[in-house]
Amino acid sequence: DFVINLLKHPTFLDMSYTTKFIDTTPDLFDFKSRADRGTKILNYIADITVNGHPETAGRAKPPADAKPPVVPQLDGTVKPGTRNLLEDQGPQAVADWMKAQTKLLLTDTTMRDGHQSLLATRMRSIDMIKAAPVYAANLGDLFSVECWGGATFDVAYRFLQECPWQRLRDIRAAMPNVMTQMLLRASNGVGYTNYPDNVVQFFVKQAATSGVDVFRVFDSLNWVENMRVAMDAVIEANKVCEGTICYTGDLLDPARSKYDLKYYVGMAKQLEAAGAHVLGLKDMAGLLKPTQAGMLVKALKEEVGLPIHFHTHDTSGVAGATILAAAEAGVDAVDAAMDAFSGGTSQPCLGSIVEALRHTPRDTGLDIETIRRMSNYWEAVRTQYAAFESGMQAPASEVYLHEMPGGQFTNLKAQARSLGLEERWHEVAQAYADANQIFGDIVKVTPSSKVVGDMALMMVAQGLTKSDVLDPKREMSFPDSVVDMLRGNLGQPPGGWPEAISKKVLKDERASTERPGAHLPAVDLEDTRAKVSEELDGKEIDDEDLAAYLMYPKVFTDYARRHETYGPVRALPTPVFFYGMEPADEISVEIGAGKTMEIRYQTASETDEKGDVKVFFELNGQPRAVRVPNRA
Ligand code: BTN
Ligand code: 3PY
Ligand code: ZN
Repeated sequence: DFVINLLKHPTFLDMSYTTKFIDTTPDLFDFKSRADRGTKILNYIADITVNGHPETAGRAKPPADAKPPVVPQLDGTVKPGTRNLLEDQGPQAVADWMKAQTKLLLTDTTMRDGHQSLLATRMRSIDMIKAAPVYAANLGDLFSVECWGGATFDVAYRFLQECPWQRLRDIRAAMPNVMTQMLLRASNGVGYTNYPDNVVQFFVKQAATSGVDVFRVFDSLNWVENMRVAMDAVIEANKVCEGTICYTGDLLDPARSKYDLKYYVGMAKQLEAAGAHVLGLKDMAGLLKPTQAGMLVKALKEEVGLPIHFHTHDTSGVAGATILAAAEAGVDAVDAAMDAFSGGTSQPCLGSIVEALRHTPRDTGLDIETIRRMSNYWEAVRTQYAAFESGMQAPASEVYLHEMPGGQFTNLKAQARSLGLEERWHEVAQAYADANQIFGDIVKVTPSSKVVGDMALMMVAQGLTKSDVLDPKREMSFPDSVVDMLRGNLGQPPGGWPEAISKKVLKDERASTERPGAHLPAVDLEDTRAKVSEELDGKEIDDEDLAAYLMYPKVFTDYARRHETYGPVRALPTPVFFYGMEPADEISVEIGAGKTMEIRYQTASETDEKGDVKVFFELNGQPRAVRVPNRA
């Protein structure tokens, strides 16, 4: 057994071992836990087969005749792309190169915002990693592939029982020539609250090491002061720092004059001065209209020297027109999602943008045949996640009323459903708009959007109007997130918090107007590492684990404990992960470097007197049975 473990060990295989290898690699002696991975996975499959997955219960199922996703076989070789430019010449060279291009550059968001906005962020790593080699060989002219950050980080641990860092490393390895991109909420990291500066720095450094090339950094109140720590960390790591403006309101609406052209140009100049390589323009709700996009991009191009990367959502149905207007005005790069993951609350359609610009000066140069074939793959992937579809059937101009980010829309709808308010969705939309006005008309994007959402749900659930909420004589208690935001713990909006709501929520308590990170004490990293390791029975906590724990302590430890029980379930095909197996189903599961398990499901017993079900499999040709409690 020892020799087999040794020969199969990845460090041994790639010859990166040293003479100390055997001494420093205790898992070579870990025959039991290695042999157990099969049993762990069988336990998971048995449990899901008998009890169902809690997340898909009562939700739509993929059609019985759905075809499994098959990655297209295309000719193509891996040619140097933006990643090579970054590695060879650094982030400033990438920015200079962007400005020198005539073609419109494209970022594919399918693996991050696409599924975050359409499928409640539930896409599993295995479906992405299979696609990555095609991107490398056939879509090497993309500017970047957004595949990390935002809500994908905690959802991976929390709901998908997989490690987001491993996802990143695997995509990076399979797609070495195109830049990866992540969404980073500045001081809020990939979480919902401000973290101490050294935690943000540690996280950024680790993300850069594990494979992120472009960091889109934004602040949920557009407060540049609160973005510097994260931006500096990206610059320090020699990666592309995309300092980002979040767009809200309507440039041309005199009633929303807080967010006018002057405001955006002013913020862009601050981001340029803060060292951004690229200027991100993030229209998270899809509010930027075509005419306004033309004006804004033109002004930004004139007033700042940075290349501009535009991101929007197609909730309203007119985002394609906005992209074309931005392209016409000289925007350097835009985000789009592969056709099958585009439209609605997601990004506009990548293939259609490519076609719309073909034979024009901004021709993207991307191959439409490849895009179509790849989108067929994504279409089959999407079918497997039927349980997470939002049911949005048509574009909705209502987005101009509520201004919800595309990434929040499906989530808030699910929250409303869980509170029994799904039938009253349009009231939630109105309350969301009212809550925004109560807070003084703020930028709404994670985490400020969550606060507005919490407030809106409370208003609908308790039948409160805007004037009820603001009435000083009416006693009420507010959601914790509202109290926290008004205390100043997410930072400062332009013009500060309105007096009326501040007084009502905080009473005599004084709010802070300083950068939250300035008060949060640094975390002792090594102390924390030791503590987590102890909490998890001596598990070795590497830097990725530690960075995750610092952001999401309980989510991480819960994940680690489930991992002990169920093993590498990330390797299961998506239908098996969510629905288990049926008699005679047979799957191949690659659980690690070249190690594959052949699993055949046979049958399950009746529930016995202890309430258990015995589930029979064949594992690599050998009969195996596992016992699981029937909780159904
Ligand atoms: C979750 O915990 O909701 C998501 C992860 C799935 C864990 C599986 S679901 C079946 C089994 N029973 C549990 O309570 N957890 C695992
Ligand atoms: C996120 O922060 O997750 C977002 O997608 C914001 O738009
Ligand atoms: Zn978005």
